[in-house]
Amino acid sequence: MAEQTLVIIKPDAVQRQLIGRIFSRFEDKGLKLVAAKFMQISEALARKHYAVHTGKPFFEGVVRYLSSSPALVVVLEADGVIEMSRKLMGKTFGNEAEPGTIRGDFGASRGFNLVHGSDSPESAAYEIGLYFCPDELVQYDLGNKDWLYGQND
Ligand code: IDP
Ligand code: MG
Repeated sequence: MAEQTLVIIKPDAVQRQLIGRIFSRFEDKGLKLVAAKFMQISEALARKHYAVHTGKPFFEGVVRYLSSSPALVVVLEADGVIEMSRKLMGKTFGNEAEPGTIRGDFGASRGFNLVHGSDSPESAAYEIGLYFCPDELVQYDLGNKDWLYGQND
């Protein structure tokens, strides 16, 4: 199976009605959607999601932010999807992220940053397990996969 990652279109993006424009960046790239859930993330779940940051000065704030309003949680799949997704997102905050990236194009905040993406295979496995049961990950082929991911060797 190809690599998977957890991407969240966070509360600020939902409230700003940017879901379609942000998700289209991942679709345009050719990353395959395998699961999606529009949900209110609870404070308890946000704490688990950001457990690795427990005790950092921004921990309580980011827990409040992630659970402040609904979010769209998705799983994307492709070889190298973790790094590709994070490159599409850009640096952590929009005030520093490069134009052309999601955070660089849609935000100037130093606190809200529109999207989350897993940063390693281990964190992807942990995060996917927080939001989805295994049978919620839909297995199918993209009809144009040979054109999307073609190799000429
Ligand atoms: P990432 O989302 O680019 O991987 P991380 O360092 O993993 O960034 O931080 C997780 C989340 O915590 C960020 O997306 C952001 O929402 C929040 N965060 C990180 N650093 C700060 C900070 O210095 N102030 C406020 N929030 C922060
Ligand atoms: Mg992170």
